[in-house]
Amino acid sequence: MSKTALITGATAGIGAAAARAFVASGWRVIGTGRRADRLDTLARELGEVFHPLAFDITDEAALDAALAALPGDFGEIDLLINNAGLALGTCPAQDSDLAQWRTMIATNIDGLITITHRLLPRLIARRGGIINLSSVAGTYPYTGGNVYGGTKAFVKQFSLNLRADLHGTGVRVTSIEPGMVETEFTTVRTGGNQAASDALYQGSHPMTGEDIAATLLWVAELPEHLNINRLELMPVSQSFAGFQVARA
Ligand code: 8X3
Repeated sequence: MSKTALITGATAGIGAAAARAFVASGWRVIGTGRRADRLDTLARELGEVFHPLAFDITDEAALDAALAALPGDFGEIDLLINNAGLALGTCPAQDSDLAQWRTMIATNIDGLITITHRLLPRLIARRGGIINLSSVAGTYPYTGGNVYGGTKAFVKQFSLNLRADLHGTGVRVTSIEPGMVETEFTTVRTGGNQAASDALYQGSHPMTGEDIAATLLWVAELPEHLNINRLELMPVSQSFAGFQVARA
């Protein structure tokens, strides 16, 4: 009997690649996102095992209405993949736009906790799983990471705390923490600056949405007695830099 995964942010990048990978492996997939046209295109590609569910994850009423309207088998959710999230801006905190900070918190934290809270009863009933997309930015500080990194640190710690609370329920929880993945992530972060995005990825052989999708599927299909708590991934070309020292 096939299982059902709900993947947030399925309109592009890691989310769309995950929808394809899970369907190819025999899962039913509910793909959510704001851009209905993108979800409909994915639905045409993937067929009736993919259910497009267009809503803005920062709109709690829309989220509730969408979940309430899920048809038949699609209501029996075994796995929640909290992939929706974004980074806005690369400026240091003192030059950042407060509205951008609030948008990141609304999506990466408020949206994520809301859909998680709503689906927990179903996930517990089905001894399901939750996979949250955190980031290396939630562990390693870098200039311009400020609130984005803060939201991803929240996602990581929330995941670990969920594991503690769900102890004994059989529900698995994993925090996936990727580094550089070439998706729309950087054009969104730079306000549509394709040249800046291309310059970042150029020659670096970054990870792809498909790389992360394969990891998500691997985590989801592990034997049920195994839980990956946290998994950090980087392209070989990315590693760590040292501390900075300001001199008088
Ligand atoms: C973002 C990862 O390495 O591009 O989540 O900052 S990185």
